[in-house]
Amino acid sequence: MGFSDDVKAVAEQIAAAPEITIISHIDADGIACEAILSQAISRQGIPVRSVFVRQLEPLTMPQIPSDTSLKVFTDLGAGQQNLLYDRGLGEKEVVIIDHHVSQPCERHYSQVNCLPYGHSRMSAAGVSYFVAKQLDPINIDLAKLAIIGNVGDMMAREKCGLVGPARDIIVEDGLRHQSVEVRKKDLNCYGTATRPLHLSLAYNDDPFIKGISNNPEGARQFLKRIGIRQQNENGRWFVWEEIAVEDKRTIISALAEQLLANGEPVDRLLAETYGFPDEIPRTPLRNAQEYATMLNACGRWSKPHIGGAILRGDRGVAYRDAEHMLNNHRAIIRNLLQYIIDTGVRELENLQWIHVGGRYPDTIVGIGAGMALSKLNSTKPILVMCEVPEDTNLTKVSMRTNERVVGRGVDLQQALSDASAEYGGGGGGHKIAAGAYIPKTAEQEFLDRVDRILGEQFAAASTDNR
Ligand SMILES: [Mn+2]
Repeated sequence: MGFSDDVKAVAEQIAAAPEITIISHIDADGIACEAILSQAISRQGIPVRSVFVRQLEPLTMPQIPSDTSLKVFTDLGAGQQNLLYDRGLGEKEVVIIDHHVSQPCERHYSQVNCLPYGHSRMSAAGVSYFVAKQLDPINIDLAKLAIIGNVGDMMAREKCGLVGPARDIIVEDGLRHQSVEVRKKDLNCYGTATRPLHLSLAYNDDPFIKGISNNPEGARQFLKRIGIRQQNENGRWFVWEEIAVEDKRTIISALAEQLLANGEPVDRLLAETYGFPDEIPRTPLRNAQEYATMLNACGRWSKPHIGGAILRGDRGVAYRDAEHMLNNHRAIIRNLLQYIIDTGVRELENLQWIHVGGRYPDTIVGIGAGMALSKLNSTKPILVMCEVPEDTNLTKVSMRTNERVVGRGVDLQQALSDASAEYGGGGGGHKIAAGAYIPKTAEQEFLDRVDRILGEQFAAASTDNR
């Protein structure tokens, strides 16, 4: 049995179902999964409804309807199979479409998961797309959605572009369908459709460029110095995607020079990026990264259905609502970022941490942590704790690091799940970003434990490299 056999088996089970409930995650990847599969399933003439959950856990299980529909779990489920078992769900009632580590379970639920086949850089939206395409090849219009989900889950980050089946099949399908444009050697930079050039450069810290990263005024002066026109006759700032190819080349080579002059590697300066030519210019819908941020904003503010509506093409009320959420999202994250910088983190041997209490919604704390990292000591992972509004006895822990630190042996998902095992676990995520829920009373002990585990991870990796 290979990945495509699993895809086939799951597609057959879906095609044979009289009605379906999709249970998906509220982030960009999960929202994309839902939009891909619910459209593919509707096109089969099968009635389908969807439920979004922040996380599959005992608290959210009641949201899963007790009816005879086939329950299709996307972007979650693999790691929570025992919860499905405890709920009494039978093997014929469940399908799991996921990319997270699978939990051993007595009951053998149908599952298609790219991880056991070594496709570690494909998200659940990618897997969902393969199932949709198996249901009907007409669904290649959904490749665009799968790319957004993959990019939203950071699958393009490490290698500066998508790789594996996500690149070779999904991106190629998008190109063939002409709804996706590949820019092979684009600037590795966020905000290319909506941010003024200098802000786009300043907010970028991968690679970190001295005098430009985290320095909007420095970036503006840099562009001026190399003769780039930054505003039109009305004073409106240009964005990266609308400037001339020659200007792009000038900027890229000047940035490369700057990096070389500082003795920094230039290998992360360029990336393959994915644009959507059929969307309106200068909107977040023009490229996969910004589109994914918009979906994440919808999810974080408990409106994943609005993100779903946008993926289905709604450019009316849903789009306006999403724009507001995106602005609000950015403002609060900026505020959180400033709070972390102003308050300062405390350092342990292998990590730095801060507790933000109940000041910010727990759903954005991880994002803020990731953004704060580049302004702090980026060689140590950051750990942020916050209160959980639904349960005053719990503390939510979010951790973030960068590729360089992962390259030195760190696995945050492993560290958090090991450290929280004693309290019933709850550690989920990836090597570079992970989260967990712990009892409020265990905060200090937990910090020490994570610090020790990270120390062991660093040590183990340096022994391996000897
Ligand atoms: Mn995912």
